[in-house]
Amino acid sequence: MGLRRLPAGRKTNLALLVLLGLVLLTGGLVFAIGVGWGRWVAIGHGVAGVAIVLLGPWKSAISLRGFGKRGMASWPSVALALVMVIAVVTGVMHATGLLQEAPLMRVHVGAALASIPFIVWHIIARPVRPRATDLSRRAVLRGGALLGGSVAVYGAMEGLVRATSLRGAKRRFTGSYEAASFDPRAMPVTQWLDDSVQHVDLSAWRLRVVTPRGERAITSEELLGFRDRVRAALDCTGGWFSEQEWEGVLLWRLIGDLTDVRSVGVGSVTGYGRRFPVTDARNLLLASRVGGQPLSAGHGAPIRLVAPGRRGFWWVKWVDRVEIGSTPWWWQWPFPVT
Ligand SMILES: Nc1nc2c(c(=O)[nH]1)N[C@H]1C(S)=C(S)[C@@H](COP(=O)(O)O)O[C@H]1N2
Ligand SMILES: [Mo]
Repeated sequence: MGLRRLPAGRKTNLALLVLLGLVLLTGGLVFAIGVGWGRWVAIGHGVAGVAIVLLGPWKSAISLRGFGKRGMASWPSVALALVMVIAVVTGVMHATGLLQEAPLMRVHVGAALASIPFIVWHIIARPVRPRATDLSRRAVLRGGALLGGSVAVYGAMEGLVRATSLRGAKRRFTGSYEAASFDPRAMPVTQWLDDSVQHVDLSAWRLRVVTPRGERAITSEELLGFRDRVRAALDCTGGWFSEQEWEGVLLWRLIGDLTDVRSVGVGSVTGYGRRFPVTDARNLLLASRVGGQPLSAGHGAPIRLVAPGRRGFWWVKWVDRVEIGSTPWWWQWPFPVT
């Protein structure tokens, strides 16, 4: 085959490096953004993914020449190629809906994370030094052609998914598929990493509300007196979403409108928790009911947070404390670490 003779070299490698940075960044951002403009980040993620695939033949030419020189492929390059293929295949399967197994997104993210050390290895072992000519007119034109080609292929794939009514046509802007909306009993129960479903003993349970004015403990009966309602979609980064009618108490009713504090932390009996800008307290709901029924243990009884417009990992379950603080909300890991 003529692959070896394709005119490919450092610029292909540089382009791939930039694209890998882009897919990792946009992938992380899609997980972080639960509101409408996240759509553009998701599309950017897809386009960058396509561009990586389009560079495949050129990259293969480089690799083949490299093997020729070194006699064989080094195992980290093989591993990198393998995880890239897994990430691309699972990404395409999820986006088109061709395959809809639950662990698909985990495998996709797992492969992406696994690629990082190999990418770092590649940068160190096979360094590519950018040169001024990398931004020559010709290089820019080629980059433009790659971008145009990638947008075209991405658009064609989306068109095909729609034309053939593949399940992918029905995914939300985050890429998630609908699961059991307005049917809380059928809604999936899921945990972020290593938490497990809690069966909270109501007689001992209290909601501790900590503000600069002091600490309060609220019982579950007291909480049942509130009837605030919010309709919102829980959109799990595992790739599904479910819209429900939630009922409980809006957070600001418990903490008041505070101007001299920055953030409100919401914590679970398991130690899991997230911190929010205090201005969100008007929209955050501590829900004790869903779809007119008390929450099940799996969905976070006695109360769970409903955080409209935020991805599922912000929706803390089995809440037992709300804490006002001067720590800025962004002073936490972008994604929970336990
Ligand atoms: N305490 C606690 N709350 C949690 C989690 C967790 O692991 N621990 N997982 C979050 C994630 S990732 C999601 S998608 C939702 C899932 O809510 P559900 O099981 O009611 O569908 O809960 C969130 N709240
Ligand atoms: Mo999730």
